[in-house]
Amino acid sequence: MAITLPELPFPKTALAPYISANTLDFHHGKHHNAYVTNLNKLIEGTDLASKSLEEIIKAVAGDSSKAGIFNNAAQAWNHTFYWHCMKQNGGGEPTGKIKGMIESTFGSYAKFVEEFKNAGATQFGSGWAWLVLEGGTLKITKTPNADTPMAHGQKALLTVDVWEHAYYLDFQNRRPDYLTAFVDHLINWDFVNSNL
Ligand code: MN3
Repeated sequence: MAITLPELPFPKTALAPYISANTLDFHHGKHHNAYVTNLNKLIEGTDLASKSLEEIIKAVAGDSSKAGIFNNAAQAWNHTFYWHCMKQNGGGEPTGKIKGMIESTFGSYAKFVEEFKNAGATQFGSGWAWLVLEGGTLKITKTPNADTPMAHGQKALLTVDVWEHAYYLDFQNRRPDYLTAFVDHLINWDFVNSNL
């Protein structure tokens, strides 16, 4: 049972002009695909080959001798999760249950936006910014490289990829502008609510 590259949950042009079809061609078709291909090579013939992506991540998290497997498995999972965090005409004020949770935890949607964008902007080098549930409490976090909330006992609700490959073709070095576009125009709050 090999791990497969899932299709994008939207047409390749759906997120333009914020994230172009060209970015998605590279990001999904090359980067995400490479993590899946590399992972399958690494687990072929091992007892991990019959496990799900989540089981693989949890099995090797913290084991430095299996860092290559962890990095490729976590990146495969993170990217699929990230695609679902976005939709055409998304972003702006949250809806549903998460709206009240964000307001009671951060004080206001504006304060949440400030903290979430700050997490993404201050992640040095490659990584991810997240909204997670930890012990029932909402938290904004950031992780370097491939690291992922499930390796830390947290439940991911929302993420934004801040590796340069996520935004360089559309925003060059302007990561803060990419983060603003993500928050204002792309977040799929229905997906965030579905993770609660
Ligand atoms: Mn990426």
